[in-house]
Amino acid sequence: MKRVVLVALSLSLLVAWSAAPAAAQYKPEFKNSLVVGPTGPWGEAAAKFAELLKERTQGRINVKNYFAGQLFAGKQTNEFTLLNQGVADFALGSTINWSPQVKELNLFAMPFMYPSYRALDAVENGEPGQKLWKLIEAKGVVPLAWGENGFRQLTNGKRPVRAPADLEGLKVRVVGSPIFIDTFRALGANPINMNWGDAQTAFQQGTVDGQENPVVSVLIPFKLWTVHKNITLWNYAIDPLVLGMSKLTWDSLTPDDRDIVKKTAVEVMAWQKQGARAGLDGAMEAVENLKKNGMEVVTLTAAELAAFKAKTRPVYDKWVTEIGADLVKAAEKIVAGTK
Ligand code: X2X
Repeated sequence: MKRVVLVALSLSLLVAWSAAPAAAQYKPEFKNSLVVGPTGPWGEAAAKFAELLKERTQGRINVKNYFAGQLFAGKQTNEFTLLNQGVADFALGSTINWSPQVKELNLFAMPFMYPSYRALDAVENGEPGQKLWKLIEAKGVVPLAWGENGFRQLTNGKRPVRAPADLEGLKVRVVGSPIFIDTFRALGANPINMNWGDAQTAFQQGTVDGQENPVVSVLIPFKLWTVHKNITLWNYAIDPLVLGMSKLTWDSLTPDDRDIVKKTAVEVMAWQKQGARAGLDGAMEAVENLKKNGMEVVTLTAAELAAFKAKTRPVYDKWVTEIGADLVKAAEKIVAGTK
């Protein structure tokens, strides 16, 4: 009798041991991919995440940040594929870069759709956001938390832009994601698809005239005033970040460690989002910073903004179908409710 119990006990122990992933077997390094460098809220969040995770797991999860696109060798629209293949364990990535694989993420690149952070937050936290997370997860990536690159603003080295006519023929660097090509063509510009790493050289050499990126997360850390004197604040697209994890890596963690990863991601990305928005309301210190560095800041009247919006309306309509009418309608309803 005693022997039977012992055998049963050791068998059940064996089963439990083989079913649960063993922390001792974790790889020595978990790779995290980023397009940008360590400076600014985007990069700083990655450093904080790595540090906190190491501390909270007593060194079991050791994240190494691969900044400036080191993991995807220049092609930023490959980041999602690296994640779902497990080449990257984590990525702190922009929805723009992931949208070639998850085309519904173009929801955030719809021209002039989001009038405020409040509208954006409501979409992210509401049903559309949940649907997007399910779509991401179905493609092998576990989304842990939303973050933010920010509202994208236009800079260029040629002239102030306050009307679509000012964009005529301007060579504007955009990410290799088709909605951006469509938008800038509709505005009369000459959009050029280029990776962010290559874009730096192109700005310096003047082979492109302009680009579009958020003030706090990108323009300031990359000192865009050294290449472009003009900025138009037009909030034409919003760019959330997602801190995501390869499903393969996620599955290899113990439930307790998954919990730590998730909680740490949520905490760090809330901090990151605040950082990305800092200085962009009230006294607008971030914009003052651009002026101090010699940039000429164009803000638009409602009528001027409406002219850009009207020109890009056909792009908006085309992408309703690409993204899915139900998803866009659900987001539109939420946006309208936050006004
Ligand atoms: O490449 C860009 O413009 C950037 C840094 O904003 C993204 O990764 C989408």
